[in-house]
Amino acid sequence: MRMINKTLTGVAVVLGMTATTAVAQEFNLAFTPPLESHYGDGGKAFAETMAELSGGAITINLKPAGALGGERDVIEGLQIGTVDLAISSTGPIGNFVPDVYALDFPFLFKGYDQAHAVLDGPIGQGLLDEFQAHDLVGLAWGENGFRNVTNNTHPINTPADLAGLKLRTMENKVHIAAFEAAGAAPTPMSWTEVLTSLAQGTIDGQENPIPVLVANNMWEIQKYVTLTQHVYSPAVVVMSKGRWDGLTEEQQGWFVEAGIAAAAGTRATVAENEANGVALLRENGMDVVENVDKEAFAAAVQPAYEQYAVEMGVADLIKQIQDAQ
Ligand code: EAX
Repeated sequence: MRMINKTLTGVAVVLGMTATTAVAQEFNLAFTPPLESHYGDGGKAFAETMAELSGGAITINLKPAGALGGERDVIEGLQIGTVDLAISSTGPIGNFVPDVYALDFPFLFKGYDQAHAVLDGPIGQGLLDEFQAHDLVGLAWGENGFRNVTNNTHPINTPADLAGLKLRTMENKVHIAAFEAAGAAPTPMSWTEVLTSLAQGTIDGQENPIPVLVANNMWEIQKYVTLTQHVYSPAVVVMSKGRWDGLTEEQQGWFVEAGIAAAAGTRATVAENEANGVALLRENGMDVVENVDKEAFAAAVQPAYEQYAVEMGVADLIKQIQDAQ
């Protein structure tokens, strides 16, 4: 009799586990650009990959256009478990995972290929691993792109043209210091406030990659863009540690694989936007300054390194990134 009980118990446990694995689950995935954007394409790739891997048992609900708040709010939401997943630029993330600040120093990455090689190698994986100590799980490195300056006042041809411009920056101390050193008047704010502030004229300009300009029809509220490419902006695919810990090992593997697919999705759209975006900005009336003296801009923002590389403890990491290119 005892043997039959043991067998029945065993069967019940297996059925129970199977049932747990197959129980339908839903996760939200937040990002600040519109659905039709590089982050939206990443989110769609995540959802499609997860549907396939889980046999439809896990549904990813995309929350575009800042539906769950600005990137800083979303990262805080991931930490407390009100947000499950996000695709976020690294701008505000250094406030939560300090070493990530190293990625946002101006003119650090020489180009897209170099950025991908660093982020897809041991340096990038090492940074992703650090997220777990902060109630976050870094799944993969996606991409926002090289950032450019837009404004409504005048064309920016030299760093001196930045003087006095009220430029919105992300909530990132290095970016604020960089634009202060260059003579601008940086104003940190969440992306969710930027379009309204530009339209109302409370700020003169902002800085973002071409994919963000294209996705938000930036030509409707900004006249001038200068292709400074002053910062390479990664976009991390990140998960709430609390939600991650509730997954089976197999399911965790699915989230990593879906994160990698999302990262690839963002990069593919960034490449497309970089190839076609400048023509689109011009077709829609923007005055585009393409031939930029990057050395002059790099020199103008150099004080940000002196001010923060050592203070933030990322001087060695920055040197590793420079040596790896
Ligand atoms: O992540 O806040 C920003 O300027 C970001 O580049 C944007 O939200 C896309």
